[in-house]
Amino acid sequence: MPRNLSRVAVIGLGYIGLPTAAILADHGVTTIGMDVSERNVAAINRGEVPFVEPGLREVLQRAVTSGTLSATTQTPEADAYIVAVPTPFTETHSADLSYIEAAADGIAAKLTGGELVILESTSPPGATEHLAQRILSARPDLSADDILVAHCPERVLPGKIMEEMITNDRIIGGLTPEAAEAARDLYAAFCKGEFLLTDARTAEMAKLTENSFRDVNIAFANELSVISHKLGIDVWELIELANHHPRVNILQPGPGVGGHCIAVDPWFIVDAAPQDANLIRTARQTNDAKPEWVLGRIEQALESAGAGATVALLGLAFKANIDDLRESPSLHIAEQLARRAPDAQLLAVEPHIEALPASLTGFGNVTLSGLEEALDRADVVVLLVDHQVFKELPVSRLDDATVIDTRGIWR
Ligand code: SAJ
Repeated sequence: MPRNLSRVAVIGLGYIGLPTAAILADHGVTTIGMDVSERNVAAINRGEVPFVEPGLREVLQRAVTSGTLSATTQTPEADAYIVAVPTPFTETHSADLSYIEAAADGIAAKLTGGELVILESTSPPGATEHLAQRILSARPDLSADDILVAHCPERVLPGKIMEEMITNDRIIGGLTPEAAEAARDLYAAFCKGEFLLTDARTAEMAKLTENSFRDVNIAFANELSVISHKLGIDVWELIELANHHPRVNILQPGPGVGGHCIAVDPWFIVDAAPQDANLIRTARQTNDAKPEWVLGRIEQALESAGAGATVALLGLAFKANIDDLRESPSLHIAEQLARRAPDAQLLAVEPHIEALPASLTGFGNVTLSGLEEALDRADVVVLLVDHQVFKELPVSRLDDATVIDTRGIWR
């Protein structure tokens, strides 16, 4: 089977697909990005990044200007396809594979035989086989031997994607060993990490396992923070002390766990083995319960501050120094507070966005505010995201307000 990988299509130009396409193209590979959003495609072709990711704009502009990267709304013909579409979950916490299926249908129509198809989207066990079957059922003229299919889960950290995409080790799970080797050859164009070849199902589970490990560790920290608050102990000092032990490494508590990875992926394991994934399920529930605990603390502070109090909510993103609001516990807290405390004035401070998110615009008591104005006016200051700009505030700036610091940055 020919291994011509000179023309690569990246399906889905979001937080993972766009950096992948830009880096591939920047390393001289002719890359065509495909996305259903006409607006994003037009922006990308102008060299503009539709979201915040440090370092991406420079690489994208270089690739677009040199002509190695272009974007389109139609699935193009290519030697290799990288699928980086969302895998959301349904209300019952099962994976929704409809975006993967739509990508498979688009790819199926373009295949001539011999192409490599890589699923990068985080997926439940069996999703790569499902993608291959979907393609083959749309193309009865092709057999399983005519396409190479692999799963190569992305594991980059939002905020550090441009660095980690090149330096991280990559797990590559092929439906066949030949598919895994072809995928390795493709990533070798830019990846300096180690290539770890396995089968597709193990690769799917490895990615889910990494994020579940982190979720369980953060749940432990969040449970400790609730216990410590009750016992009058500073949880951040407690964890710092415990982490001096050579075999203890506890993560940090916060207002809850957000983003589209750690807050989602463990559910795919729970869904695959509901009778057995008890610890993983409990960790999810513990982290999901944390925003409600923070809300309780804010409501207590509001009671003391009296009617018509002003609350500064510092940060809406799901974590520091990015603009991503997906599954954000901070945004959830802001929405709930707006609903439950209609007399309070809420000043949301999120330096990485320019307009109030749609889910907050319907409330008359929430405005997007600058940091200085919010601090001048607030009776209660709630630190929700440890953005650098908040860390740099002199603590004396908070003297006149009741402070709820969910990330422990102002101790
Ligand atoms: N968080 C805490 N305490 C901590 C660390 C994180 O409360 O000590 C919270 C964050 O504030 C955030 C959430 O957890 O709300 C997730 O943030 P994160 O930085 O842990 O992870 P993500 O979701 O940005 O990226 C994760 C990473 N996975 C692991 O570190 C195992 C990344 O490498 C993956 O590529 C990414 O998920 C993904 O796409 O799956």
